[in-house]
Amino acid sequence: MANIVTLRKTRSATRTERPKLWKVILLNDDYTPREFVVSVLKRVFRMSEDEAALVMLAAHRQGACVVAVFTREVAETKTAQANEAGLSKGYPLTFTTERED
Ligand code: TYC
Repeated sequence: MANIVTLRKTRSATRTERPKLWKVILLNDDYTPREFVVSVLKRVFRMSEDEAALVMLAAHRQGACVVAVFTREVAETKTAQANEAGLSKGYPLTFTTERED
């Protein structure tokens, strides 16, 4: 009679990891014109005029404002593009990136 071999199926656990996200933060300064901040938010972060104006005003009034959250690479790329836009015009416009908890 043939031997019967029973093999246990390798256990596979499915765990869904939450993707880590990075915040892009806009910092207020006293020199960058409001319209320029709005234009950068529209171009780099694809915001409407109204959204961009609200975010710019929030940073202006509070000192800083979260623009959006992205995966790390997208957050870093957009932060660099937005900072370069300010630098190219000689403005101290600053965006930073921070890991979301
Ligand atoms: N505070 C600037 C001004 O009065 C405008 C400004 C708003 C600059 C938001 C940066 O993140 C900023 N001209």
